[in-house]
Amino acid sequence: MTSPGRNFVTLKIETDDGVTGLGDATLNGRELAVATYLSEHVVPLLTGTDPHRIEDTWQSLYRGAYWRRGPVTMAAIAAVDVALWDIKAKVAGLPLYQLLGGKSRDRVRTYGHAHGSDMPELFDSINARIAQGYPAIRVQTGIPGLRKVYGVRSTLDQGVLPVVEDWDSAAYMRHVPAVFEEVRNEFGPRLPLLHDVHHRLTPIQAARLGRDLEPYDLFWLEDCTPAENQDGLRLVRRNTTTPLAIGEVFNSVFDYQTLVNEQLIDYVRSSVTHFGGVTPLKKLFDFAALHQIRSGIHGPEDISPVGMAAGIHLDLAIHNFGIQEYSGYTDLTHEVFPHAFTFTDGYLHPGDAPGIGVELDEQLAAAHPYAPAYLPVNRLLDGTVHDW
Ligand code: EZ4
Ligand code: CO
Repeated sequence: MTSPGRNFVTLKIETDDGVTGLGDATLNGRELAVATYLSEHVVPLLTGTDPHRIEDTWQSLYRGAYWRRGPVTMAAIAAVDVALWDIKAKVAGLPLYQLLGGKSRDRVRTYGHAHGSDMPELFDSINARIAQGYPAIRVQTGIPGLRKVYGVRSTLDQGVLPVVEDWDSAAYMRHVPAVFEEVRNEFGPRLPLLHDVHHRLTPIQAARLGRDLEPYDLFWLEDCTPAENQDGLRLVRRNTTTPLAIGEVFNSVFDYQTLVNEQLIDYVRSSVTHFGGVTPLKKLFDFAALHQIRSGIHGPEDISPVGMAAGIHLDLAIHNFGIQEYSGYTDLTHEVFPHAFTFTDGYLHPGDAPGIGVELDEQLAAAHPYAPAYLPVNRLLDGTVHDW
C-alpha cells in the first residue's frame, strides 16, 4: 500500500524465473480489506502455481472461494489477473494489447473533468481542459443552496472520518439543464459533453432529467439512478434518447445482464480493477458489442496507474471502444509508478513496453505510507442519508 496523494493497493507476483507482474487492487475507502484478502486468503493459494494459467487461476479464485462477487473479492481477483497478464506479455516480449488481438485504433480518446461552483468558474475549468487537449469533457456544477460541487472530491481530502455533504434533487434537476444551455451557447455544438448524476435520482426523476437535457446533445448521462435495480432503467430508457452510461461500481457481468440484454444503456463503465481483471472485462465488452453497446472505462485517480494501464491496452484492442475517462495523477504518483503509457493532446496510448508497461518504485512507495481516507457521505437537507 502506498499513498502518493491518495491510497493505492498493488500486488506484485514474481515467478521462479524472476519475471514480475503488477496488479491494482485499490478500492477507495476500503483499501485494507482488499490488502488483507490478498495477503491472507489469495497469496497462499498462488504460491507454486503455474503463472501462465490465467483463466484457470481466475476461475479457481472466483468459484473456489464459494462466496461470489462483491467489490473486495473482485478487486483482489483483478490484481492477480492483471499481474498474470503482465507476466505472460513480458514473457512473450509483447505489449499486452498484442495478446488481446492487436490494436483496433491508433490512440485512445479520453474525457477530462471540469467543474465549477458557478458559471464563470465552470467556464474557466472547461477552458483549462480544452487547453490540455481533452477531446471531450465531463461537466459538473454547483447547485444554488448546496455547499459543494457534488461528486467531486479533492485529492488531499484525507481524514479519519468521512466529510458530510448536502443534497437536494429538486434543486439539482431545476438547475442542471440551464447550466448545459449556457455551456452549449458558450462552447458550441461540437464539443462532446458528459455529465455524472452519481446515483442520486429515482428512475422517474432520471427520465425527466434525460429528457430535459436532450437539446444539449450529451455524449452520455452517467449513473442516473442506482442501477442495482436494473429494471428501473426501463423507465428511464423509454422516456429519453439521451445516451446512458452505467457500471463504475459494478463488479460482475451479472450486474449488467438486463441492462445489456435489453439494450437499456449505451456505455458500460467498469474498470479492470473493480471488475475482476482483464479476463472478465474483455468478456463484458464482447457481450456488450452484441447489443451495440460500447466501452467507457472508469478512470478516476483512485484507480492506480497499474489498473489504468491495463484498461488502456483493452481500449486500444477492442472494437467497441467508446471513450476512456482520464483525470491524471499527482507528479508523485507518476514517480511511484513509472509507466510506458502516454497522454498526449487528450489521447492515451499504452506504449510498447512488454507487459502492461508499469513498474513500481518500492522505495518511494514505502516513503508514502497508507493514510486512512474516506469518500464523503451525503445527506438530504433534513438529514436523511442519500446516495453519494
Ligand atoms: O466518484 O471513483 O466517474 N467517476 C466517478 C469517480 C468516483 C470515484 C469514487 O471512488 O464517479 O470520480
Ligand atoms: Co462516475
